[in-house]
Amino acid sequence: MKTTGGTDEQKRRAAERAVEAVEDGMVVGLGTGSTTAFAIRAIGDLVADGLDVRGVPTSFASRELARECGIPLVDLDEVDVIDLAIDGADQVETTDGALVKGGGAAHAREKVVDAFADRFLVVADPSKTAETLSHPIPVEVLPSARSTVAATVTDLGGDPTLRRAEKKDGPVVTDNGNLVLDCDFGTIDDPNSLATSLSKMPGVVEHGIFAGLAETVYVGTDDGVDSIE
Ligand code: ABF
Repeated sequence: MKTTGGTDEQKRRAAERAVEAVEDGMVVGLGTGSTTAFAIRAIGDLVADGLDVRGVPTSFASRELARECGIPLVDLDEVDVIDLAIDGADQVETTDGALVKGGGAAHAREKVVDAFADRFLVVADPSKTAETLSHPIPVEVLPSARSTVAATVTDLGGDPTLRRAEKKDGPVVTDNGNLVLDCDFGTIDDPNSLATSLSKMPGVVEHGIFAGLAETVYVGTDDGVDSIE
């Protein structure tokens, strides 16, 4: 699974703090990435201890890990409520917790689960925090709309790059069968406005700006956990 600048210890601290919110009987959204993986393992430990929890995975990778950890799974369309979602991020704005997500190409399903959840907790490490977002925005596009979306992103002032698979020839294909354009907009002063513009583009399935969704971002540090509300 993809790793980033933080240490495993920082990630584990953030993840275990978020898992403190998991209660008996809950349906929990299981995010994607190396930080959330620590949360999934901790939830697995709770299940092994007898807690009744059902997980809604956000990706093939989180489904596989949750299975390994013995967490009973349920599909998104089988639940009426998600009590809590725990998920990672690629960048976190320290002022109001706006996020860039999608480094794992799972942001379309992540956004559905995270936005539907009653509570959405983010787990991160200090390498992810920034006063202003500047991380390229992952944009999942229909394969046939790759060029038209790229042209519109360029008109909007962005620099789109088709994401390529690291270990094999060809592009990254999402769990939904689509492509990802990583769109560099430089410093993003108004994430809400950019989010609206991206959402309006025909052919865009979902973009990686998650603004106004997170209840709390837990940032694991070398000696504790900081919170961004
Ligand atoms: C997913 O995994 C993403 O939306 C985000 O891109 C990434 C974070 O991974 P990690 O915790 O490994 O940095 O949550």
